[in-house]
Amino acid sequence: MNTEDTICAICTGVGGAISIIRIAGSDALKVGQKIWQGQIKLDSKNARKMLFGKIILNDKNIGDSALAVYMPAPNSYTGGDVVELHCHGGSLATKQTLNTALQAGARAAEAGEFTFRAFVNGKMDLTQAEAVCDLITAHSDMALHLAEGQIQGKLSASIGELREQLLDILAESESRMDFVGEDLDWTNDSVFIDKLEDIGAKITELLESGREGIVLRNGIRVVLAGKPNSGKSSLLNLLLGFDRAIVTQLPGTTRDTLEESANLRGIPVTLVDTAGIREATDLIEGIGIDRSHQSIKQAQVVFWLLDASVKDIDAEIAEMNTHTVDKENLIAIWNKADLAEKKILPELPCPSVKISVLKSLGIDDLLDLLEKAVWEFPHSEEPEIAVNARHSKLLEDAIEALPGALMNLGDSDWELAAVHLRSAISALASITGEESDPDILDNIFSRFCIGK
Ligand SMILES: Nc1nc2c(ncn2[C@@H]2O[C@H](COP(=O)(O)OP(=O)(O)O)[C@@H](O)[C@H]2O)c(=O)[nH]1
Ligand SMILES: [Mg+2]
Repeated sequence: MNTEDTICAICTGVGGAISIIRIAGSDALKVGQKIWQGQIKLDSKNARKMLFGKIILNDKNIGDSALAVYMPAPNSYTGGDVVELHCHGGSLATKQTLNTALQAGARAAEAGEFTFRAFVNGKMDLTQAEAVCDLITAHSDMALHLAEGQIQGKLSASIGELREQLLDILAESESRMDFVGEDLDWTNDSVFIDKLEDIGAKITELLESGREGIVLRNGIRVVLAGKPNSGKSSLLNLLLGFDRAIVTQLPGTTRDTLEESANLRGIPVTLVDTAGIREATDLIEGIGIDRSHQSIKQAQVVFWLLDASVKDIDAEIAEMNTHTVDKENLIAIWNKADLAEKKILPELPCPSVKISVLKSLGIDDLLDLLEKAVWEFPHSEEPEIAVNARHSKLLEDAIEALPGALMNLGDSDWELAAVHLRSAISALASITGEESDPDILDNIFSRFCIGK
């Protein structure tokens, strides 16, 4: 992406009452002045003031009322000159204004191009830019909190600290290389070794946060499975807090899989209600059952509902065992406990819980089990930092360089130690974008929406 052009885009979503058009680049003010006029002039004297006026359409016709604000470099989102126009919402009116800006000399911005400029202009580093994307797509308070922390620079700060420490060791190694044999006041080798071990432990900790990162950024799929009539659709509705699926006493009512997003204990979850698994009685239900099998395979957690009220408890369990070979992420749920208060239920090969959807009993215990399955205890608080897949890969590169550095420091081979240290430092620098490859940048920013 070139950073010289003046670019523009609609920055707000479709359907809102107001649309914001952002123009950024060295000609932003010129373009703004061409397409907007008010009693107070849009210029540097009135920078950072919201001015009232009208859009001037290309054929000199006066368009709709609009507010305009000019934010000169460097104090703007991109770090360059920015003009924003706040117009009436509605896709046609907004597009007309955008076209006017395009005809006045701006070019349409590509996905993530404003944020890319903010990165290039040093307004934020790469982890902060990535967090802008996370913030927009956050599906739970916890995910939002994480993105906000990353925008504030929490991850950058921990990476920066590790890098500084490695740079210190590198500096000393390089000096020793230059003054071989001279008995200067060098740091004791054991201090180096302790420091490097400490750095390794901190990188490992960051790598471990990757699991939380995946859960919070991507969410998890929880599939509700079980025999027809076990209460899957009832549980889905209860967890969602509204009636999404049809609940009837007739087995086989849910013929296809249904998906809904929910937020359970801060975990962004896609709940999937499946058609009951059993021998298909007709073709359509048969297709639904195939999908159920697929859903179970794709799920991170399977809620298998067992009807505790039936006589033949063993048949319920046998059904579960047939369809869930892998018991790892399986949670067995004895439902209809209200009809089976006195029943002694057998032990199961996976975590299990007794609930009654009808009476809203045991739901907290079920959510405890879900949390346990997702976070793999111990997990006490909200994560402050959680790395993404790109960070993890680079952290792995960094940690791989440490044993070599340790060994060579131990052997007083400063030159080789420096090679390993530089490689770890470079991996960390790629996380924050101090060192960056254009292809990787393209890949990151292309995931943004246009206008961000
Ligand atoms: N007594 C009792 N009935 C329930 C409970 N949960 C669901 N049901 C009833 O069981 C029947 C089947 O429920 P449904 O959610 O459609 O089951 P699905 O086929 O697995 O989706 C309905 O009549 C529900 O009202 C429960 O906890 N206790
Ligand atoms: Mg159902």
